[in-house]
Amino acid sequence: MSFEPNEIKQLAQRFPSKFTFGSATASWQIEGSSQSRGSSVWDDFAAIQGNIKDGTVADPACDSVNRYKEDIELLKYLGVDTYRFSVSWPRVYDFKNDRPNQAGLDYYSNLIDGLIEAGIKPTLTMYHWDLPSELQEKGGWQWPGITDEFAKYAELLASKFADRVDTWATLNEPWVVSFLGHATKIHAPGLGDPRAGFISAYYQLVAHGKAMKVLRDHNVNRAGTVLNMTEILSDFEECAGAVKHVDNLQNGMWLDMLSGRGISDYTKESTKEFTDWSFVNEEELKLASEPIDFLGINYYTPNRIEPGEEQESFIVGQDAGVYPGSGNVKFVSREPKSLMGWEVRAESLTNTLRATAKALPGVPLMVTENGGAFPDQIDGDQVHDPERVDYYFQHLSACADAIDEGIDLQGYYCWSLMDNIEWAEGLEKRFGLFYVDHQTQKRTAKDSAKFIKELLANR
Ligand code: IFM
Repeated sequence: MSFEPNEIKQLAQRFPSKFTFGSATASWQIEGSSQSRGSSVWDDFAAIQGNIKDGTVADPACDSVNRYKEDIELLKYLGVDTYRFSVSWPRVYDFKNDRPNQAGLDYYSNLIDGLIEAGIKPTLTMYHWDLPSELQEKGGWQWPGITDEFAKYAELLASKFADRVDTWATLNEPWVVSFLGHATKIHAPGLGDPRAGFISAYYQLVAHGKAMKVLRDHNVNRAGTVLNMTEILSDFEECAGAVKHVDNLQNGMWLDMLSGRGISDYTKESTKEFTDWSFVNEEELKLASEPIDFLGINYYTPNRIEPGEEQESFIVGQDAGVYPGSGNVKFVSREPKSLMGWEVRAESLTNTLRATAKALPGVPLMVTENGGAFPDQIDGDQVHDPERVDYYFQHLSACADAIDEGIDLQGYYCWSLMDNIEWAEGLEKRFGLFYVDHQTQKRTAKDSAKFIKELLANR
């Protein structure tokens, strides 16, 4: 580790007293108990051999539906202020019988009550990728009717939880849904159609806007949405055009829609080989810019571009294919890297926060996910993960740097509370603060959990 114990205290004290610390998870990655809910696109995707590396399916995941009380104890151990979880849409609504699923609603209601009782504020993400299969059959995020379905879903959740949830996030990382799930076949629903990527981007943000209106009608405490954003780097002048294009697909295009700038001429021009954007309706597009109380940023790694052909080795989210139209460039990542192959570079987090604050003035920011898959060394009842500890130290310092610059950063969530299903990568890539034995479901605090606990205790 590259820091001294007293530096933990110094770091803790760089954050204002109102700054909220939390940890995050997502329904399909941790819940299990798929029999007590409807099917989602991720169940359908996982059922096809080869889609998920190690053949992992939704069950048992971390069995959190049955172990949520134990998971609240993990949060209490850390001393976090808030827990970001996502609701599984097919768990709370039974699309086969067209009615709410009371048992599913009760599960989240109990989780929320348990958190509040533990003094932990619930942060609820409405949609972290597990779209009900019945909605996918209608066209999913390419079907115009999806936006009203999402508004109905917001109404269902808000009517039950508006008074108890502290922070609402409508979407998680729509870029991933569009470009890993629609433009390519890396994630569910696995379409491999770049045009579908752009259509789904648009309808996700319109759905977000409609949901925001519903949440406002229910006077929720705080609501916004979550994008995965990063800095695009290149040492090569000839890559300037590709850097601009990738930056736009990753960051700019979404911020334009959220801020009311709509679909820019640059976006239209640079994507014209895939779409003419004729599905856009200006009235509807305005909904995407419903005012938000915060923007969540999920940050892990920068993207680095060089001239040349993509190589064989596959790194999730880091290849020209997931940025349609980026031309003859390859994505490279430098050491140090996480087990995902993602370059570790904390200053890119500060730079991303700065760039976002500039593009979306007046909107408070939160880092709604940050963390990494690193080797865990099991030693009796201890789990040593020095690289993850170091990652957290560096990235929290990068957040403090942003605050020092005057950027309105209000919170930070570690990804993830516990090892879980890393989507198409299966169970092998572990991001948790708590190690999960996938045979017994035993959770063990890693050194990174102890680090976060100590940091929070020193505030
Ligand atoms: O595990 C994912 C999470 O579901 C969304 N953000 C990125 C994480 C790591 O890949």
